Amino acid sequence: MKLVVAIVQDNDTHNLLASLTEAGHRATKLASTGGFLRSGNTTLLVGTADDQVDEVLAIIRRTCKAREQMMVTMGAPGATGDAFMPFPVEVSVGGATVFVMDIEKFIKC
Ligand code: 2BA
Repeated sequence: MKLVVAIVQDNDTHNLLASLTEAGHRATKLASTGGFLRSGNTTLLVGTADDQVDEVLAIIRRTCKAREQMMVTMGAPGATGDAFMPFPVEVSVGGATVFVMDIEKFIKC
């Protein structure tokens, strides 16, 4: 058995959960926050059989889109003059960041 941990953008979560559920997969949705942008994203836990992992990954690829997101950054500490002015930077986020882990035991009590 494997655990697929997928970090996705909030905008893709609804379609991704619908597609996973429709295909017979089970998923748990967690609210999460990206360490870099400090904005909300979604982490999905999908426990699945080894031979189903490719299908789960295909659904994630099909559903999750890369998008540009703006972040405001400040000048470097110690810099002078204009370097302290906040300025917007465009960052490409997603489609999805995915970890696939071996599961030693799966227990439902
Ligand atoms: P964030 O950490 O908020 O990162 C958002 C986007 O900012 C990243 O998109 C990437 O394009 C950029 N970015 C992140 N760290 C950067 C850095 N040190 N320098 C320059 N640009 C940087 P994605 O790569 O698509 O990541 C989307 C979200 O997936 C991340 O949100 C984070 O929540 C998660 N993530 C990505 N890689 C991860 C990892 N190795 N471990 C845990 N979570 C990860």
